[in-house]
Amino acid sequence: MVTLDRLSSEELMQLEDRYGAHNYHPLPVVLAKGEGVYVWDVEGKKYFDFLSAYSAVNQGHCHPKIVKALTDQAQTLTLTSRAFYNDTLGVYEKFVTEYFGFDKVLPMNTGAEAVETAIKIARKWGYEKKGVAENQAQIIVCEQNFHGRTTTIVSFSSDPDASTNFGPFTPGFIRIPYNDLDALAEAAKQPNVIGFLVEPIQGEAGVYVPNDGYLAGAKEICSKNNILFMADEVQTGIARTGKLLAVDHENVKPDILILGKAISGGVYPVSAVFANDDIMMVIKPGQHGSTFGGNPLAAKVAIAALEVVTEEKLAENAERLGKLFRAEMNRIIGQTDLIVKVRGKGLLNAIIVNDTEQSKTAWNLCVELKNNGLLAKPTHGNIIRFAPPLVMTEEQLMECVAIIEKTVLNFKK
Ligand code: IF1
Repeated sequence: MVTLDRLSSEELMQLEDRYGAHNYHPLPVVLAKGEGVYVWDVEGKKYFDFLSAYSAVNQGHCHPKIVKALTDQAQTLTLTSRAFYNDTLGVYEKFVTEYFGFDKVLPMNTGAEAVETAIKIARKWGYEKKGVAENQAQIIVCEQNFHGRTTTIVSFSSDPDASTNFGPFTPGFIRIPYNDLDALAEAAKQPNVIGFLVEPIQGEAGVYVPNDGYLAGAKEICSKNNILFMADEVQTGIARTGKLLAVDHENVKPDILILGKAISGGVYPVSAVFANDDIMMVIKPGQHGSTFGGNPLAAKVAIAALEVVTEEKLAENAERLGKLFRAEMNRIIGQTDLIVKVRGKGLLNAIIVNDTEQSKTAWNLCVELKNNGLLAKPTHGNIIRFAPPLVMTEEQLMECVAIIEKTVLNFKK
């Protein structure tokens, strides 16, 4: 028998390497505990978490209110399946639809499942409401998109790592450049287009923020052409960018809203798709679902997690600290050639390292940041994403800025 609590970081990394599929390449740090903006490794070293599990842990690690909701419900009722009603789901559905302002919610578990759900709803709407001929529906997506890892979703990815040798692929997607309204207007002319699936800020692409007006312009093009505007806010949603939703920056209301990650504060897999009745009611009993979607544990956790977002004013905090963070990064950029740019919104930011995508510079910089007590991960080689939990205080953020400044200014390639 393995006694896990006695193993060192080195031994634990070896276990993952030996027994786990090699579908990740983690930074060499083994975490054992989390609280608020902090995580601790197996040897007890404390770090600022600047990834927040890819923006799932917006409410901070092990938030007491969310953990209490989890443990209370876990001792009462966890799963009934949707074969029966339960005493929690309806309460959650009322709460969450009022929270985000839609008629209906369809509960799922992971982000990718929610994206798949949105695609299915949009297609069904296309055939049954828009009148597109059978099997002809097209959905417009963007270059450099990231929406998850199912077979259908990787079918429309432009990243060779995501798609190579996973074919044959699901047809029915048209890829256009991101942040290009002319390309959208052109693609939207095709009669079988039923939806436009878009990230309000492209996360995996390297926190690529579109021009002001892009989302509002895209929504307008969609409305004119009777195309559903489908916002994937799995990563940008729930206070991360300084508003409850990233589309709120441009007062855009998606026809279909996709949420995951932080809807549970990272405590449990919860995702959700929102739409109004004219769209959502195309799904009839037996046509979509999942064993775990909408289970009582998920429902209670999500209510608590969303209450924390409101009670602790996380959107306002992200907006304020985000401005401060980018100003501080620009101050550091003024003193070094290593970093060329900072971009982002709220507390979803990235710095661009002055080297090629193939170089190890950003990775090595993240290793140095780790040694100095701050955890972040490169994306696309030379970009480092910075996304701390939104419960961070200004004082803590300035401590982090000092760590980044010291690390960047002392870094030798
Ligand atoms: C991994 C990236 C972030 C997402 C959007 C759907 C999903 C995601 C906009 C799917 C997931 C994750 C998954 C994670 C890495 C991560 C990521 F770098 F790959 F792009 F966050 F930036 N829509 N994003 O960002 O949600 O099924 O994973 O719950 O390890 O793959 P999921």
